[in-house]
Amino acid sequence: KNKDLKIAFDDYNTWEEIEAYLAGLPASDDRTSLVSLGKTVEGRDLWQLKISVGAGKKAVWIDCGIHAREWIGPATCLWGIDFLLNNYGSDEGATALLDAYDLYVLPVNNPDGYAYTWSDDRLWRKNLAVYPGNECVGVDLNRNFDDNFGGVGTSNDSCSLNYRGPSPASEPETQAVQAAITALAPEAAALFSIHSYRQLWMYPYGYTSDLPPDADELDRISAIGVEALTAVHGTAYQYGPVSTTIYPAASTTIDYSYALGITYSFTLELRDTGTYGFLLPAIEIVPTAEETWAGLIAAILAIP
Ligand code: ING
Ligand code: ZN
Repeated sequence: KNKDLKIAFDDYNTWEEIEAYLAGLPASDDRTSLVSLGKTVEGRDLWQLKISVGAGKKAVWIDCGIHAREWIGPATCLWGIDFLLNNYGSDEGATALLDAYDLYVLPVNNPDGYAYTWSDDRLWRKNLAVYPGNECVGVDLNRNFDDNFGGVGTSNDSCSLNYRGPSPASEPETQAVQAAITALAPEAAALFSIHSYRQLWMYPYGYTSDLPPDADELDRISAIGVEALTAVHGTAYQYGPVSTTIYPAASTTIDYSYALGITYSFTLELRDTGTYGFLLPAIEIVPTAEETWAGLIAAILAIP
């Protein structure tokens, strides 16, 4: 791979490479537009790419990389952008998806943390917030949302991987994402928040083991997504509510979006089941992205 800020869809990319790729897209492809949802603690932009082939469509939100070390997430978001742009009009799924929906893709929800996993600590998870009086650096952004803040699966210990931060939406990354989700909610048909690893397809709630009002419907759509995903390379997935499928966790992206009225709110844990874990080899990027996008497209197209 050459090192002059060149994106590679079959390899992991630095933050600078990702940013350069996204920045260059709108000039070369008029179906795309790029906005910064806001700035991170260290001043990086939260770039969100909109893909739209025509006006008046409902929206689908996809975020990747809220946790820094989960590199397969950003790689899968970027592969999907490239896939949709190159295959709209030829691939049946890509065409049907973009004919029905505008896509809003946030490939790296935590760019400070992501950059830090390249420069300093490959297994960093949180953002890079520094609070006077805190022993450790970083807030778990997926415990910082303004929904049941302080609930199960969150910690008030700054050194915990699940440190929730000092207050609801204390982090600039959370504030920017909450504002963008809120603004999009009236037109949003679905939201997907992409993590790794464990091969799980999940829906709310994380904050309680009580089932959400739409559990049956979310279970139905999850089954469709998983079936399409598994059909590509045989990868086995489990599905169900967050709290009972992985573990209880409050103040997360999808409990927030579900509470705002985005019924079809899902979170995926991509490959693998632990052989490599967060250190998923680059050779698995393309197959992971292929199966994930097959699942996403099937699920989205099954939404009534
Ligand atoms: N897993 C997620 C986490 O934040 C999750 C699981 C996702 C919980 C969405 C609640 C809501 O802990 C990883 N691997 O980060
Ligand atoms: Zn995660």
